Amino acid sequence: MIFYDCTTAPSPRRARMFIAEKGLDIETRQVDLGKGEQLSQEFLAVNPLATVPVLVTDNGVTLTENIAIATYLEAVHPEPALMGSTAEERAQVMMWNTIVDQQCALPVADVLRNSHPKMAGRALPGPDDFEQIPELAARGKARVKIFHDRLEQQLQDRQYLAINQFSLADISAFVITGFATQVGMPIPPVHSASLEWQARIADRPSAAV
Ligand SMILES: N[C@@H](CCC(=O)N[C@@H](CS)C(=O)NCC(=O)O)C(=O)O
Repeated sequence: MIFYDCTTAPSPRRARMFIAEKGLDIETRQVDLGKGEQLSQEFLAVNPLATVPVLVTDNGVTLTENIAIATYLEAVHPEPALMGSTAEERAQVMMWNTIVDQQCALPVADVLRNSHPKMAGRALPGPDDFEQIPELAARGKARVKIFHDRLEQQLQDRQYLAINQFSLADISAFVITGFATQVGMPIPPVHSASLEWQARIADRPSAAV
């Protein structure tokens, strides 16, 4: 297998953390997004969507989405289970992973990509250029705040986000809320359940990857 990574970007970090939790050692190639390497002919030949992470399986199948990478690795390396064990647990992990993607990852990306001067003309990842829309940054900020409230509510009476054990949903939420902090939108100090959850996940060795 070959894993295409970028150490400074949140999406590949989600895959890295999943790989670390599985205890896997996968050949890794760095794609420097800062230098625009995702748009090089060499990388576009691997992933025409021009994004990381990418996992190429031993059979040469190319997986370009975090959820696809996690689903594949969970199937070929079932232990430890990171996507639930029963039908209901699997569904809950998928549900919360999707909520994190749609209600936190996309808004955080909207904020950064529509406000940072370095992202001018690159408001969406991918091979096509889009101009920034400042209103999307403002909307993204409001949506992240709403997500923080939802996270705090969900974590009131539980240790982990989706099920009674650590899962992919925790990885996604931990990496993306951490990235939101870098972008100036940390979990509010009064959200004690979320901050305890964040510290709990940060203690795991995989959080260091
Ligand atoms: N759907 C993808 C999203 C991947 C994605 O957006 N990756 C970003 C890095 S966080 C990227 O490759 N950006 C390239 C760019 O900004 O041109 C996933 O979660 O796996």
